[in-house]
Amino acid sequence: MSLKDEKSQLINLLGDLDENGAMEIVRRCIAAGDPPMHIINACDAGMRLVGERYQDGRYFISGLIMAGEILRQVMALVLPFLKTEFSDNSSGRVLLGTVQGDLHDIGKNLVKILLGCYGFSVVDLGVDVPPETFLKRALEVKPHIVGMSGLLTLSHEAMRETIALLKAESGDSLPGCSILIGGSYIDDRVCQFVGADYWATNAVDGLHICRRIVEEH
Ligand code: B12
Repeated sequence: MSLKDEKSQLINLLGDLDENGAMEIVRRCIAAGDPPMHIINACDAGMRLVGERYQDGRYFISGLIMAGEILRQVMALVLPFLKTEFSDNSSGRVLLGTVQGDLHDIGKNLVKILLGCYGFSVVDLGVDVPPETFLKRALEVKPHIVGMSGLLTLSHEAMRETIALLKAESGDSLPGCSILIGGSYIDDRVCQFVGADYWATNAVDGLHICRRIVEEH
């Protein structure tokens, strides 16, 4: 079977919440030396399918939980290979968290892993992070980049409040600190609405943006 067939099979198996089938394909892809990011991208697409099926009523919340669990297992398999694939010495400090009211962390964790693989030091604040915590930790960590994750449409308001607080209260304490937002339902319009500097809808784009920010710093 060609690599392309395996990818589309993986997308569909994840969409169908077929844990055993999905894990089997992932193992095959790894054994064939398939780049981990290709596997992760296919998983991303599979999760989108799950989201669509939840939205049109074919899946319930249990489907979302199941999908999250399958992805966690896939990541555990893929992670060691990601680490050996990427390693260089670029560095920068990133403060990362999922904004208040939002509990999604799979994508954020992926961003954290990828940035770590590229030599960034990442402080992860976890999920449902209040604006005040972002501010307090930003003043301590003095990051080059504050990365905010949000998968819910509701999260945009939390991002806006957090960024407003960071800008109002940090004074001159965070010179040159850029704000990067990421997640689904993020685009230029949302970026402007929340007052962020950059946006990304996948971890690889986020990594490229972070590298550019630090290079230009
Ligand atoms: C798994 C899942 C869950 C799991 C989360 C488990 C976990 N630990 O994260 C659980 C079951 C907890 C959950 C709960 C809910 N969920 Co949910 N969930 C999903 C699902 C199916 C997959 C998300 C995921 O992990 N994708 C895989 C990862 C790899 O992709 P990702 O998260 O998008 O991350 C990538 C990018 O966005 C980006 N990125 C993410 N963060 C950042 C940050 C930075 C800085 C950068 C640079 C990039 C970046 O890079 C990542 C990697 O490429 C999505 C559907 C979807 N496709 O998004 C719905 C979805 C996000 N959920 C949704 C909903 C409605 C809910 C609930 C409200 C359901 C309910 N009625 O309770 C609750 C909300 C709970 C809360 N307060 O947060 C909706 C949101 C709709 C909306 N417009 O707001 C979605 C879109 C499903 C849908 N289509 O309706 N969910």
